[in-house]
Parts: sequence; C-alpha cells; structure tokens
Amino acid sequence: MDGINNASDGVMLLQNENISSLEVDHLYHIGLDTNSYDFPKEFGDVKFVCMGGSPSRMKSYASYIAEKLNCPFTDDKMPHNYACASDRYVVYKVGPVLFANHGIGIPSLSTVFHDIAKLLHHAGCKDIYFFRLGTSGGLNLEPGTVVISKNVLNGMLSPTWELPVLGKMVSQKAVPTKDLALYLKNLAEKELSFKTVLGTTVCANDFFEGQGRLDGAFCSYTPDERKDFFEKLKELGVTNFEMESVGFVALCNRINLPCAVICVTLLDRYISDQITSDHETLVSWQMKPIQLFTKFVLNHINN
Ligand code: R2B
Ligand code: URA
Repeated sequence: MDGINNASDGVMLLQNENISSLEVDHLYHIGLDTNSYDFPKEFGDVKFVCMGGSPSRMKSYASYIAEKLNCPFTDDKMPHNYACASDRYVVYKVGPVLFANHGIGIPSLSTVFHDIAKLLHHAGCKDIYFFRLGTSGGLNLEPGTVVISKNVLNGMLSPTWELPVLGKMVSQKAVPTKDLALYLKNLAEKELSFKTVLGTTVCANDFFEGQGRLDGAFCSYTPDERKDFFEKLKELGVTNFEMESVGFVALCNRINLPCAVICVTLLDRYISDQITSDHETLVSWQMKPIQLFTKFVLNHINN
C-alpha cells in the first residue's frame, strides 16, 4: 500500500516507480512541472506544510507569518502564488513554510496533497511537518474555541479513510501524531490567551446531512434521530465536525510524516446549525490556528 516514504536521512522518497520513469512530472493542479522549474532551488528548504480550505485565508496566513518570521515579500509586498498557472489552488512560500489551500472535502484535498508531496520529493525536502489549519462546527464548545485533534473519525465514526481503488474499498488508518498534538496544546496554554482543547474530530463527507444538520435543502431524518446521533457523539467525546481531517491525516500517515489538525469552531452545533457570527468575528477566529502554528514554527526554528 505504501506509496511514499522517507529515506533514513529524512529526505522524502516517492516509492512509485511510475514517477521515477517520467521524463517530466507535470503537477497539473498547481501548474508546475519539473522541466521548467528548479524544485530544489525554489522549495528545497521547506520544513513545514500548512494546508487550509480557502485560497484567501492561505494568503492572509502567508502574510501573517511573513511578518512574524521577518521574511518580507519581494513581489510588491504580496506573497507570490506559485500555482498561478492553475486556477484550482494557491501555493505560497514564506521561508521554510509552504502554504497550499485544499478546497472543501477530501477529494479536493487528496488531489492537491499528491502534487504537494511530489513537489517536496522533487525538491529533496527533509524532515517535514504537515498541518491542516481550518474551521469546524463545535460540539458543546464556545464558538471561537480552537480544537487540536487527538483523534479523527470518518462519518461512520471509524478512524480510517475509505477510498475506492480499482473497484475495491481500501481502508487507510488516520492517526494524528500524538506527541505533536500534546506539544501544541502545551504551547497554546503557555503562549496564547485563547481557549484550546484536545479533541476528537469527525470528518464528514458533507456539510449538511453528513453533519446532522436540519437546515439543508434536504433532510432525511427527524430531529429526534439527530438528537440520538449527537448523544452518541457525546459518548465518544467528539468535539467538532469538519470535512478533510481523515484524508489529510491518512495521507500524512502514509508518507510517514508528523501531522496535526488545528480547527477553530465557528458555532456550537448543540445551539444552532447556521453560522451567524459577523464577518469580522469569523475572520478574527480564523486567525487563531495560524497564531498557534506560528508559535510552533518559531520554537522549532529557534531550537
Ligand atoms: C470546514 O469548513 C468547510 C465547510 O464550510 C470545510 O472545508 C471544512 O472542513
Ligand atoms: N465547517 C464544517 O465542516 N462544519 C461546520 O459546522 C463549520 C465549519
């Protein structure tokens, strides 16, 4: 099953012989290819990959960390989008941090993840950490709380990513790096003033029925059935819903690299299904995960 692994010196290896026999590798979804780009020169120093759903959030994250790391941009003080030849995704680089957006849902995430993993391989990158920074719906948490996932479950409440491959269902384990999650929680407690919790995240394949909402265009269950499901989630210690963690973590497990999922909650699903906070509040909450990530990067660089 394993497609990508690390050499003993930490360099990312692709164990897909089909790739080594390609004369040129076209990373179509990020608009780069190994012929026209010097990957080791441009990306060889990447140590941290930060992914999140929206392209504009990745841009503000890149600008935020550029200031904290004191890495000014050369292009009119704006981050350069390396993926500008594609309109699907964005890729920014700030010092050792590579940012890429992944869109909504696992199919969108896994598509760009393959290209990013190949980029890192072609660049000869070593000892990389992967982070997903995102938004989520909280369960019994004050909106604006930051959840660091210690477990991720799929919509069937299993810690696996199920992917049909060649007509057969392939199940891949999805386990966030435990030490990293604990380290981040500790770091947040010491250095940040907002509330963070370690939690169990359910990764749904849909925002509405897949997350037990009553306000979608369709609803195939009763409010009582939804209540029973939420009771079950409570017993399992579920803290939040989002839509990519299981695929993200399973892919990181497969390349054998440390990974963390940090999501801010935008609402409490016990109180409402709709996200009603004003734009400014939502934007300020969405900056919380990058604050924790930045502390992690700074600590890492300085140690
Ligand atoms: C959180 O928010 C998005 C849906 O609004 C989705 O990408 C996710 O995981
Ligand atoms: N993202 C989700 O997937 N669910 C929510 O409720 C909020 C953000």
